[in-house]
Amino acid sequence: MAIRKITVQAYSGQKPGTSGLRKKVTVFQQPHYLENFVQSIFDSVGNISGQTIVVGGDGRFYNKTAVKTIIKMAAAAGVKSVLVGQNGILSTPAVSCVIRKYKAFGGIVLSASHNPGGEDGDFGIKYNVSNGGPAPEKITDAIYAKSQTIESYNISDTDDSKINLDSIGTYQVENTLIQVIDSVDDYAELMATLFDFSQIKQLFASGFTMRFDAMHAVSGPYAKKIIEDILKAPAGTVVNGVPLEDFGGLHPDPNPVNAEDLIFHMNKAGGPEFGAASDGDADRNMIVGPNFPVAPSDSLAILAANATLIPGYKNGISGIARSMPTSTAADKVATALGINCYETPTGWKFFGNLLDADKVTLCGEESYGTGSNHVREKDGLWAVLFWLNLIAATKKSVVQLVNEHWQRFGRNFYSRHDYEAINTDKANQLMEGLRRQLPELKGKVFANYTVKLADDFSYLDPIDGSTSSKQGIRIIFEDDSRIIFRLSGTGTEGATLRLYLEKYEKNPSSYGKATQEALSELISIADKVAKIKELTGMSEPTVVT
Ligand code: VG1
Ligand code: CO
Repeated sequence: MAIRKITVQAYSGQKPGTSGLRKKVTVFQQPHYLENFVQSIFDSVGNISGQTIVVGGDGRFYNKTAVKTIIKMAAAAGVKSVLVGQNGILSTPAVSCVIRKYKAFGGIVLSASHNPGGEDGDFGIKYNVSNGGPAPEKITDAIYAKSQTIESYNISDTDDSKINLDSIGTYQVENTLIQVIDSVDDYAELMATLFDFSQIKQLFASGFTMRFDAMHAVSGPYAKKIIEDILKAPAGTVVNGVPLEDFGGLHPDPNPVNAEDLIFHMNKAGGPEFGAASDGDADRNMIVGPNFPVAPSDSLAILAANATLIPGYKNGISGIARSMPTSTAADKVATALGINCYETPTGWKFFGNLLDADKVTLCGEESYGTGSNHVREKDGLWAVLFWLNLIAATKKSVVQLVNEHWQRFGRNFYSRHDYEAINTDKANQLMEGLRRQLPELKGKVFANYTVKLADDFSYLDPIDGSTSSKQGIRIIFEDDSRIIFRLSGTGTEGATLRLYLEKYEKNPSSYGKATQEALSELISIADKVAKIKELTGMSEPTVVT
């Protein structure tokens, strides 16, 4: 075994987006592409020699190859120990859990999350720091800068066949100890400390029916172990539970559009009482009742309002944080509880400081992401267990819990319209067009709506004082309805425009309205202001959630 120094040229565009570097698999397969980025991480995060790091991914195509490369490079960098999930598998929340539990220096998550996988799909890599959360912008900016000037990387020439990921155990690569750990155990142990497992067990014993759709992605082994083995839900409660390298050719994004099979089962007569799905790397969740998908923004608000019923949060929550485009339903709960609600830019990395400082206990995003201070990532299965515990504790159904919440707090009608894979120049033109209009929008009247505030969202982190600007165009009306525009930072083809729409309703006779109908006026105002149809050439969004 020896360490080799390989001379390379930099690749342009290795810039981490909302959640790490995401590119087509074929981009990652270019010579030294992955290695350049990994070396840039190692060179930007402080001295990792002598430290412990965690490595694992969602099992998509290229996962194992990447894990082996990272192990060889960690060995070359003098890392003391690498904790790696068996078969290279660790969900995103599990990486966060393992970093925290073993007080590791940091970790590398291999995933493109909700993006499709397989040889023609996407791959991704993300660095997490010692609190278990995604690296803050200061570090991702440094990684990017390094990747643009990199001239060489170091790697052990150990043969890949010597790096065994199949069985739990330890061995050396160079002077580095490789510890292959069970992918699920540490995470399952943490969940048992937060939720009343015996109460949930009783719920299943009483005949409660559930369908958890793992979408052929990484939540499968976690859900099977916890929901079926530990909580004793009947076998078959978890479906599509074996992670596949291409997610069965499907799009592992838990929303009613992509999880259409789950929706089909939840809408049929005699279907399960409770449905849930998770994404590629198991940090997202969708909660569904019979004929009743729960809006993620509502889910966050409902978890916050009922948190004291759950053992892990029985003493109350210190605060709530939500991403800016997420509906303001959680703000209403925070006001009622007398706690703060923080508004951050999109992406979990902005929650880390607030969680570390105990300013907040629960966080959420409109994009099917919910989590708490138990780790520093959003956590799909955690949210599902939270809902199960809530149902078990209150003996109420999903529909009842949501309806009662609306009765108490009012309903925030909410929808996101995505225009995917549009021309990047046109997308930038659209955003620039909006920015130009900002100064003159205030006070303008559109149908029944008068603009109260129009800006490009900027966030001042109250803990470290850093500023993140240009985080999305907000148009807020006098009645607090909102239209928000931003471009996605996770896509790999062209640009994706996200249009977020929110309208608050406090007349109970209107709670039953169809969402798109309740938002129809705002939808046409958005098109009028941003010229979406004209600039994208699309008459409809590609995905509506
Ligand atoms: C999207 C979501 C965002 C989420 C991010 C990562 O980002 O909108 O809320 O944090 O994906 O989620 P963007 O920039 O495409 O809007 V995951 O589960 O893909 O890591
Ligand atoms: Co994800």
